[in-house]
Amino acid sequence: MGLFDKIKHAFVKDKEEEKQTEDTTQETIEEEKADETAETDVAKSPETEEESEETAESTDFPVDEQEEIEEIEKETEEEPADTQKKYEKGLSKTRKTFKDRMNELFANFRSVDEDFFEEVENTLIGADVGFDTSMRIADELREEVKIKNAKKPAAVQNTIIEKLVDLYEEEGEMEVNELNEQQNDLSVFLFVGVNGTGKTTSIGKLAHQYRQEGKKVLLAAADTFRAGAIDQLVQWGERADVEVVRGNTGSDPASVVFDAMTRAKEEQADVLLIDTAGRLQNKVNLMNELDKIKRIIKRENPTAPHEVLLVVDATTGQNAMNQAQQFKETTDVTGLVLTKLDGTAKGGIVLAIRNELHLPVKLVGLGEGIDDLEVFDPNDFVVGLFKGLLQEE
Ligand SMILES: Nc1nc2c(ncn2[C@@H]2O[C@H](COP(=O)(O)OP(=O)(O)O)[C@@H](O)[C@H]2O)c(=O)[nH]1
Ligand SMILES: [Mg+2]
Repeated sequence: MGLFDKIKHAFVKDKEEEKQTEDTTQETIEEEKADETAETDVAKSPETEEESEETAESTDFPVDEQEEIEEIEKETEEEPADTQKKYEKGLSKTRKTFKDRMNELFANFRSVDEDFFEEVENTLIGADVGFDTSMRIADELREEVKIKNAKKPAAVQNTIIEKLVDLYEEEGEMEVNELNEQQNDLSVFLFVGVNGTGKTTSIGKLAHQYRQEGKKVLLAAADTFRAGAIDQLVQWGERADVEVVRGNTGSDPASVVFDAMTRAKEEQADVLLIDTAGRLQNKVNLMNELDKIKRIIKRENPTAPHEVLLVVDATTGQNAMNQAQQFKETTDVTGLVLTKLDGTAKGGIVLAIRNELHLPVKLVGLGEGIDDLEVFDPNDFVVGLFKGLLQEE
């Protein structure tokens, strides 16, 4: 089944469930009504009649009931019960933005003409799916609308979603989203990225996950520029109950990495996560420092590093894209950690990242807590994002 079919399937299922809830609500209301009529039939004093009128009034409004149900649903949604819930919740703002933008687009809908296609481009750019992607989708839409002779807003909206999903699926054919973990051998993951994006936090969270799996984890504090940076990683090490290899503030990051590699070998660690500085002002400095770190790693273990993970902050949208582009030109990035996806409306950049950067997202950050890091499932992501946007034709 293609990805878009999966979304259609999820959409139909949701609609059915919605309908069922509506039916049961209606049944309950009718039952309640029947009960009340029976009661008021028995006692016919003026007081009870008044009372029954009141109750009758309130039961006449299934809207109230519906709101109550929605509220209950919202409450359950907010429970961080399991991974899927957390994931869905993390996406809720992005989903809402997409929906709002689509509604706006079709609110002024008159006909499928050139003005409309331009509005489609603007809508998609505004939803952070990327400039090239937006242009491509609008172009494909021009063709498709002609072929299908689609004129109704619902059909046009569904075609937009279909095009977005198809492109995303196509571009992801060669993508590997799983972390490159070594079986029965040391895995070395190097974390790079601009300050404040969430490198140290993500390392702490990942260390905790591996530790929970019973793995021996080691952290390397190779961000030696600020004293605070080392302390922060040490704190995460305590929280996750893993060892941290550190040097003094201002010491050569490569020497910390060397120590960590040696230690990992001696202690037969399963995973070594290396934190680096993000302060480097220019590309040449950054390249030199990362090259040196990589050289040291390779000298100790020729197959390592097994991942060079670029950490980007989803809330910065296009800026995150630019950072990724620059890092990609500077060093061999093997994957992305997309942080702060909770509470941002810019989740659409996942599409831009895949279609325009061709870098796999491997982990996503969904909060500041130790458990708020998830492996990235690209299909679940778009199903969650788009299923609520399809229209009944
Ligand atoms: N809401 C949220 N905050 C995050 C996430 N990841 C990191 N942060 C916060 O971002 C800030 C910077 O993180 P830090 O790990 O110090 O970034 P670094 O400079 O790249 O090491 C901290 O306040 C973190 O708590 C996330 O997934 N969600
Ligand atoms: Mg840091």
